[in-house]
Amino acid sequence: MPITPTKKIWVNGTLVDWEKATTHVLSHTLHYGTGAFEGIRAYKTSSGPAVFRLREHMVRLVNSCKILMIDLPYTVDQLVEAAKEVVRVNDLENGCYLRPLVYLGYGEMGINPLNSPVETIIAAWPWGAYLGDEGVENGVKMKISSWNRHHPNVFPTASKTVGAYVNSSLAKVEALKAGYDEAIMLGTDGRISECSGENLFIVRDGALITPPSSEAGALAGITLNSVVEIAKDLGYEVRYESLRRDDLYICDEAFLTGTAAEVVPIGSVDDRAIGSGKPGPITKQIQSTYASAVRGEIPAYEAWLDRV
Ligand code: PPE
Repeated sequence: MPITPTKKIWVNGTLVDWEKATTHVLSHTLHYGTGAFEGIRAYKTSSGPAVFRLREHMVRLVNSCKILMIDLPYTVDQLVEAAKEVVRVNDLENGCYLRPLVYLGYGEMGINPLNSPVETIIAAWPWGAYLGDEGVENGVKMKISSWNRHHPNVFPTASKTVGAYVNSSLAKVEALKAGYDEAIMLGTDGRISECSGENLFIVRDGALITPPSSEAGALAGITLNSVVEIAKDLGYEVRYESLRRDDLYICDEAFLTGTAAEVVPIGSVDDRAIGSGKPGPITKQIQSTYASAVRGEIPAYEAWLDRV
């Protein structure tokens, strides 16, 4: 998806002009992929822009770095403040997507990452519907990927690692080239893991079911966690259970969750319509409640918002 440039990017503690925020071609992460990132959204609310679950995203970034043994020189509090500053200086009062990235810069070559300089950036820009407006409205076409999700002893799946996304890219391209919108990835044990950039829920007999993230080798999604809270508050049963591909084929409803994607109904999986093929009532209710919560329209979820 194209990016609309904004004015400033936060680079190692200072605000740098968008076009000047560049890096050397021999930066370590470009060659070996050791780095970590986050995706965060800010929304327009009636009392100014607010970042959704900002602290939780920055905690995950710090944890990703810990797993990768990257010595991040900022605290969660400092990263939270920096993110809010980026929204403010770029006049993003209508909301935006924020991309914090910690990468290893120029200094050394060779696989050992420990002696390379740690570089931290936070960029932000306005970003529309990640899987398209049509998908948000009518559901997306999913394909089970021929690419498996990482085994936890191949990539630490709790870390949002730069290099690990090659796996997501392979699955995404395969799905797009075959005429689908997005890929569902199975773990090496054949169970459902997650999508190239989202987690997944099914609805069966009125209950919501999602794979347990650590067992499924999926990212512990913050949107997933928000949806679990919302669904429980709406009175639905929510269960963390392993799923197989045939559980998807015969479920009543299914949807994806992610910061960029938000809540998106699944219309079909491997050309089998989910339910009627149209977004189901529980999916629609969760989708619209989430959309209101992130915009500060539901007082019960106010604690999830960080006013800029
Ligand atoms: N799984 C993966 C693999 C993933 O990348 C994401 C977020 C999620 C699940 C959902 O996590 P959360 O955002 O905490 O609910 N994917 C980010 C990157 C998308 C991109 O194209 O870049 C995102 O949604 O920001």
